[in-house]
Amino acid sequence: MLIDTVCRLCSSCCPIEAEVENDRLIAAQRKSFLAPEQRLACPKLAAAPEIVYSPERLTTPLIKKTDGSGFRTATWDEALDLVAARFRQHKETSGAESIAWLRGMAADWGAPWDYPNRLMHLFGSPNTIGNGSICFVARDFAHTYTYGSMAFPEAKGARCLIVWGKNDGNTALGAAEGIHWAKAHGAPLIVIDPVQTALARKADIWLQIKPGHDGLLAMAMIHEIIKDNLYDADFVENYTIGFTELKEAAAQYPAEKVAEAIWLTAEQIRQVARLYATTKPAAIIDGNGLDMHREVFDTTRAVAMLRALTGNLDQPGGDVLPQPIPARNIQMKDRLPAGMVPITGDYPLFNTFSDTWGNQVQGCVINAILEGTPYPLKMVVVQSGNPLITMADSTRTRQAFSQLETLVVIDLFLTETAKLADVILPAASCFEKTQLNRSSIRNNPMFLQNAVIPPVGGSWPDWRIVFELGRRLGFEAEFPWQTAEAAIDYQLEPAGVTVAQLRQNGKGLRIEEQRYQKYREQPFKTPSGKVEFFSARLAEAGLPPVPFQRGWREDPISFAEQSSAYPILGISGSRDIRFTNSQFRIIPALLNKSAGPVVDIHPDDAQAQDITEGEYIRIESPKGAIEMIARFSSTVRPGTIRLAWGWGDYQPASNLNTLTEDDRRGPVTGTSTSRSFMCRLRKIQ
Ligand SMILES: Nc1nc2c(c(=O)[nH]1)N[C@H]1C(S)=C(S)[C@@H](COP(=O)(O)OP(=O)(O)OC[C@H]3O[C@@H](n4cnc5c(=O)[nH]c(N)nc54)[C@H](O)[C@@H]3O)O[C@H]1N2
Ligand SMILES: Nc1nc2c(c(=O)[nH]1)N[C@H]1C(S)=C(S)[C@@H](COP(=O)(O)OP(=O)(O)OC[C@H]3O[C@@H](n4cnc5c(=O)[nH]c(N)nc54)[C@H](O)[C@@H]3O)O[C@H]1N2
Ligand code: SF4
Ligand SMILES: [Mo]
Repeated sequence: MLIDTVCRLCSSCCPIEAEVENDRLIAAQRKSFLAPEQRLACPKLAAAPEIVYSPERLTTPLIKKTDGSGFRTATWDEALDLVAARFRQHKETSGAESIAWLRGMAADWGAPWDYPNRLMHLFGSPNTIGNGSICFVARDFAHTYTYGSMAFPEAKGARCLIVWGKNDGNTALGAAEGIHWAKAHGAPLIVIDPVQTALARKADIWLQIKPGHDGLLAMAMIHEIIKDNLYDADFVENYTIGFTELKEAAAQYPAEKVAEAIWLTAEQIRQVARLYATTKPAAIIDGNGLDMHREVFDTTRAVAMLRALTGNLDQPGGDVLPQPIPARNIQMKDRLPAGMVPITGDYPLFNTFSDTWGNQVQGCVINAILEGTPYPLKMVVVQSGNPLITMADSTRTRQAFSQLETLVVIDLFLTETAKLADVILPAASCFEKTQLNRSSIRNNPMFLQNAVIPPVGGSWPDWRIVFELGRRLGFEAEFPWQTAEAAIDYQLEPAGVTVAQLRQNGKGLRIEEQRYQKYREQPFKTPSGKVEFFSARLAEAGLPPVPFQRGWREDPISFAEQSSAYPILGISGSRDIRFTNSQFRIIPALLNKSAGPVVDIHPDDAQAQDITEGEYIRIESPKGAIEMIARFSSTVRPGTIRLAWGWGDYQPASNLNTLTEDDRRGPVTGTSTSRSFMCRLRKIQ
């Protein structure tokens, strides 16, 4: 039997068809506009049955033994009663706010993000914390402050494409198919990436930019486009505010002035600016290569402004504003006692830019545990994340989590984080639960993530865990739902859509026709109703109202001031198509075909340090040292290395975040520089 659903093995949320026999997942295929034989294959999806039925799956709740010698199995009743008892106990002794619910990316950001927010608000804690300060939420914030919501590139219809810090061939296959299509139909492809990725090799123009310096490039492009009158004067006049201020700010960054500092030539910058501004429609596909830098907010605001300046915003084949589904906000934030400040209180604009995103600076969890600022945390529930591996500065993160009075982990596998837990609750995989994921409510059409098989072993879907815990904490009336369907139907009531209808429309359900240039009928969702090159909200908060208006602040690369001792620039890159962050190395079918924890070193640097290809070498930063396998590669520039991402759970000695720091965060989004840092190489004796 074939069942329509959505894959959530990574955050791309591809619509898929699952093949199921006798309640068992046999195989699954991605859907796409391409004929089946032309579609890009995803090895993670091909391994879905191995993942789902892995012998390593957690299948029963576990409670840490009192003598500390590992875990004992428990029933769900016992485990949830214990978790509820700890909630009450910490509330009594330290206040409800001493408990945080920390979320990783895997359970998704739609309803599965709303449910713990609802629970925590009702319980009285403002501390449901996501990891969006290093993922795309900081970028969403930048788009939203510029034109009201995040724009979606329509790559397939574009006549010119800029792929900026994104590597869709490994990370988002549906998007990659659109890029290949546009390129095959004649669109020039520009790739901006410090690494020569497979896509960069195919590009018409590849800008090998200095990591973390994209903001300077964007400002230089804005300047060139304005100076040469290549902007869309009609759009700028009618639909934007702050053009004069933007023009003045960008004038600080002429191509000649910034080129050398960002490892490009002035001619390259002018060529790309001209090509992008004069080929219509053009789309910019911005990615996580721009995130995870302290300046992510101003950088991605400047990139967003390029779209508006050139009139490519909300045009077919340009960058289109979404038509979101009018879902009910079920987070019940109004039930939180007045005046409660979350531990992320230093980032008020980021915390409030959207109705549903809430707190996303996960590093604040560590400050609160270790330093008691702004107040101490005693208990953390980690759901669908592996912070010991994925948060910056792993040594400090481990120290913090080891010190907690209570740690609860909800996961499919016994991760490094779970090993520290007092209680582990086994979660069902994405194929075992029906949920309204974020991609389904962000834009038309809607796709349902559908349970295609029952939960494996004694695992439970995340929704059921949260609802049952909510009821145990006394919120029976607020968590009345016994099924995911009932909860989703309630949330979708304003849209007039039910789960049953979504199931009948497995190929996608539109509740609105696709429309472009929507700004002609309705204002942008910004305070002024226009695209804001100048933001009064930021000015009021004492922040630069125009990106980089007050100059380029400081070197965005971690430990830059120690570069004489740490002369090599390390790039956290290469998300392997077989793995998602720290996941899936325990699946032999995926592990055996991968290159392992490799570090790409330019042959010149390897020779200078007498490094042999294939040997394990040490990589050191001021924060710590790790070991990875040397691979010679001219895809990186001499003086830079690219480190394989996500190996720390499989092999703690190869944990990239042992090298990163969270000491200096972005002022607006609290973003740590998990992406690029100075380091040095050593042969292992
Ligand atoms: N240096 C460096 N640091 C980074 C990054 C980087 O590139 N370089 N990437 C950053 C980014 S963009 C992100 S998003 C974060 C990711 O950080 P995390 O979200 O912590 O990453 P994952 O390793 O994907 O952890 C997800 C966990 O959820 C579990 N899981 C999977 N599905 C489910 C489910 O349905 N329910 C539950 N309860 N659990 C589930 C998995 O087994 C896994 O243990 O890392 C960030 N950190
Ligand atoms: N297979 C797989 N798929 C995934 C994931 C995974 O771990 N594995 N993770 C999921 C998650 S959580 C996310 S957020 C997305 C992220 O997916 P993407 O947005 O594609 O991000 P990355 O692949 O991390 O990085 C994209 C590119 O940015 C480049 N880059 C690094 N630093 C810079 C810089 O300073 N400037 C510029 N211009 N480029 C830079 C890198 O070399 C890389 O080629 O992928 C999701 N999909
Ligand atoms: S890219 Fe692969 S793992 Fe990610 S959602 Fe799509 S099919 Fe699933
Ligand atoms: Mo992410």
